[in-house]
Parts: sequence; C-alpha cells; structure tokens
Amino acid sequence: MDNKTIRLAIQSKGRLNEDSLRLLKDAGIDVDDAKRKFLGKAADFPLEVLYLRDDDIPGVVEDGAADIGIVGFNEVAETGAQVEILRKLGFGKCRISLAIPKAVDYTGLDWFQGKSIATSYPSVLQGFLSRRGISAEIRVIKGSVEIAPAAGIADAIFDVVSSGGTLVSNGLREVEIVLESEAVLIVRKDLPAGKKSLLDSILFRFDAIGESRGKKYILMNIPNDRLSEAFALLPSMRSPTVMPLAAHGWSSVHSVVSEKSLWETVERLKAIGAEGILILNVDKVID
Ligand code: PRT
Ligand code: ZN
Repeated sequence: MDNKTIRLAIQSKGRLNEDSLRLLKDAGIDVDDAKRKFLGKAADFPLEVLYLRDDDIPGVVEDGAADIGIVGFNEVAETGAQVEILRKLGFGKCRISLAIPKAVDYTGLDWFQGKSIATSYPSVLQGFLSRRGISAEIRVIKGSVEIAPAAGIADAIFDVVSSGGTLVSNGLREVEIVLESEAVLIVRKDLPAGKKSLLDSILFRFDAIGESRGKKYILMNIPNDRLSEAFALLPSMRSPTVMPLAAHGWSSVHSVVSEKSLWETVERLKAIGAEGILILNVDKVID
C-alpha cells in the first residue's frame, strides 16, 4: 500500500454493506461492488476497499492494514480497538440491550444478580455489569442469541435490537438499553502524513452528505406584500432567495427547510398565500 492511496475497510455483506457503498457513491467514489473479492479499487479516487466481516474491521484499522473503516460503533466498543472515531454516519442505528422473558416480573438491575446472560458482546456487557456492581454469568453465543432463554441456555440475553420485533417474536422484553450504536467512520491512530489530504477530502464529501440529511429544498410563489411573513417562516442558510415573477406583484422564493418541520411550514406558507409550492431533495450541502 503506497502513500498515495487510502485503504478503507467495509463490511463485505450484511446490514452495513449497502449503505456503506451508497455513501461512497454519493461521495463520488465508485467502487466495484465485488462482494466476493477481498480487495476492490475505486475508479475515480485513490482508494482501495477491503471487504471484511464487521467483527474484523476495528482490529484491521488498529493494525494499519486498513487506514479507515466503516463499522458499527458496537463492534468498536466490543473489540476495544485503539482507533479514532471520526464521524457518526447516520445509518445502521441500533442499540444493545438486556432482555428477559416477558412473563418475568422485572424489579430493576438487581434482577440480574446471579443470573446467566447469553450474548455475542461479552466485553461491553462485562464492563456494564462491573460498573453497576452486578455479578452475573456471561455465556458467549455467536448467533441466534435470542433463542437462549427458551432453549434453557440462559436466563436473559444481551443483544442488538433495532425494531424490537425479534425480541417480541421470541417472547422477550427489552429492560435496559446499555449502548446506542450506529455506523461510524474510524481511522488508525498513526495515519501516514501523506494520506491526510485524502482523508480530509473524504471527510469533506461525507460532511456535505451528512448536512443534506433531513433537508428539503422548497420553492414557491408569494404575493410581494406577504414576503416578510414568508421570510419569518423560512430560516435559511443565509436568507431565502427571491426572484421577481413576470406576473406583476409576485415573487418566487427559494429556501432550504428541515424535513421535520416541512409540513407545518408548508401549511403556514399556504395560509399567507403561497402558491405553486415545489419540494425537492437536497443531495449535498456545502457551507
Ligand atoms: O458477517 P458479519 O460478521 O460481517 O455480519 P454480522 O452478522 O455480524 O452483522 P450484521 O450484518 O447482522 O450487522 C452489522 C451491524 O449492523 C451490527 O454490528 C450493528 O451495528 C448494525 N445493526 C443495526 C444491527 C441491527 N441493526 C439489527 N437489528 N445488527 C443486528 N441486528 C439484528 C438484531 O440482533 C436482531 O436479531 O437483527 C435482528 C432484527 O432486529 P429487530 O430488533 O429489528 O427485530
Ligand atoms: Zn459480525
């Protein structure tokens, strides 16, 4: 690996693979989606992609076999790898929680005293239990942790949850959220100086994509005598853009609004006479 190419580790298959590749594509970095290949190359950016199991990504970045990686924060926490977390990436959101059979009367954390807990995250769990002064037996299981209580393997589980559907269909109830997680961009501790500018360029692109998340571009026609009311409703990056319409007494107003308040803003704009409202996606935002 030379100093003019940066090497990124991503999950080869699984929940984070597609979103990781999409993020790269949105950032103008097209890599061959050769899932069976171990090492891929970007066509238009000096970047190599190493396709790995998610469990291996933090360690490979720590060792410097990859310079950067995209992986769930839960894996970074579990491996304890000495890497720097540069960005949260907004996908792969989940939590690692303690769950118990739903019929059990839960009395608080003390319930776990002396119990057995099945998990694939023994290190995160041990850390949590020690901090809370609970001593329980940890049983490491690599897959299908959710069946452990029904199978008589453990009293409780500590596992990744997102919708909670898996817990419910296994007769379990989430009782303590221990760790919130999402995909993160990690970097090795001693990134060679020559690769710093490549990393900066990737961060610049990722940030522009991150900034655009949850934002919509809105344009509409407004009677000129209602413009000041419209401006009050449209907090923009600097201030809204106003262009006169050919029709006398009307202007076209353009702005960027947050998706959360979009419908409320649209209703208020309509109430002050806005017409021909268009709402468009925002791909990138560069401040
Ligand atoms: O093969 P490899 O080792 O790379 O993959 P893996 O099987 O270990 O991981 P994978 O692909 O399942 O998940 C990769 C990462 O996605 C995890 O490390 C988390 O950071 C993140 N993530 C986000 C999740 C979930 N959501 C999730 N729901 N990982 C696992 N799950 C499991 C959960 O444990 C449950 O069993 O999916 C099931 C469905 O969840 P519910 O709650 O929606 O029913
Ligand atoms: Zn894994």
